[in-house]
Amino acid sequence: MSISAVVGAQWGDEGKGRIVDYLAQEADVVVRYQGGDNAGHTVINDKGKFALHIIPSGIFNPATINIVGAGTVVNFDTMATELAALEEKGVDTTNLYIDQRAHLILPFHCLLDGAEEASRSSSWQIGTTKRGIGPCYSDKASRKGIRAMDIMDETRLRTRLEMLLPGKNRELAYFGLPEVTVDEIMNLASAWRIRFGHRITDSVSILRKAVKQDKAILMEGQLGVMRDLDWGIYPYTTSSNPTSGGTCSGAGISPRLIGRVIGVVKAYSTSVGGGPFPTELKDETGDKLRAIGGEYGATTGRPRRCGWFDGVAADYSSWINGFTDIAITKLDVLDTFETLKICTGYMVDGKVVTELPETGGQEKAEPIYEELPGWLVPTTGARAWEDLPPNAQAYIQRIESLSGARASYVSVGPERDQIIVR
Ligand code: 2SA
Ligand code: MG
Repeated sequence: MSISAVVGAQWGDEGKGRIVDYLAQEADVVVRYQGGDNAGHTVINDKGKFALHIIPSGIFNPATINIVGAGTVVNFDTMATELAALEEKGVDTTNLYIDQRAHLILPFHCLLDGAEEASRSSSWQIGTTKRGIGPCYSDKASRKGIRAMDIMDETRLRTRLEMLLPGKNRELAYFGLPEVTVDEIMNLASAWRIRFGHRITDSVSILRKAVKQDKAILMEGQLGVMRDLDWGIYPYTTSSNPTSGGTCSGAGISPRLIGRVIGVVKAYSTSVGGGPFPTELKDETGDKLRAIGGEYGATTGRPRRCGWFDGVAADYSSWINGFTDIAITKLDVLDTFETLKICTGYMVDGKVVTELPETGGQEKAEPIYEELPGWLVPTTGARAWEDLPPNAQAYIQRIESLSGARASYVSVGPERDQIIVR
């Protein structure tokens, strides 16, 4: 089967963009199936360094068709900025399409996202990116949303806006924010129609054809299982399903067609935003991981919370996603650590647990660690398993056993070729 799903195995920022960029060299189609421009997929290749937010990481291969799928939420203004940055560096963006069913993030969604977040007491803050993700998916779920196809038909769009905006204006007024008019959005939409109309399409026919011709198709998830709306640390989640199941609903493909589920696993843990994070290190070791790993939000620039590898979370992630393989990233960040710790269980209410508890349980969890010796030599030049020091091999094998899948890829640096393929 020719479809591979590349999904985040932790809290997001595992390096999915880096892995998709690598795999897309051989891919015919790449689909982003959920989320919006909250994502920050860092890609470094011969064209330069990029932080992709909504555009699929297959964009660097001119032969790859890139689809922003039906399950996504799209802000055409930020997409325009992202496209311009790519085109400026000589990237051919001809093959980018947006499914007609994708929902549109409108300016007031971003305002409401910020206002709702500000209205939450500090311990309940989600730490959203304020990109309008939650408010846009809320409109989708309550069947009031505006879809990409709506901007192609002015009469339909006006009617849909007349249905949507009165309620939105009540919400905006509640937060003391300026009201929005139908004409404002109509004007915005006509600019978007000119800029993006030719890219709005029905992705079903593209994918059907690709599957029939046995093309190589990659599904690119954003964030990770811990931010999944259903399976993550609710309410500190995003508003969509980054897990492998989300691929089917978001891209419109059958589960029977997915041959590989590649879980992208960072060699340690990071989380950006609120919610429990049991292995967090609020000390010098955490600061060292952040400094060496460059752990700052690729969308907001916020410092990411850093901690040791969490095997309880990895085991849960493997179950929820069904990993056939894992891709371990940022192994090289650990090169200078004398001792490494891996969490293999939690202490919750005086009991040892090895199955991930729900959000409340995670808030109380105290990690139980196993210590492994570091390797204290650079791994950045390793290109084969044999090039890795034995302690690094042992560390990877421990991650594999906790994640229940083989590491088919081990990344030892941000450049495209800094990868071991097994
Ligand atoms: P949202 O904006 O409604 O989706 O936020 C909800 C939660 O999801 C988290 N979230 C993220 N976690 C990791 N990476 C993300 N992308 C950027 C990056 C984040 C950034 O790649 O670094 O730049 O800050 C991302 N986007 C959303 C978020 O922190 C909330 O907890
Ligand atoms: Mg990211």
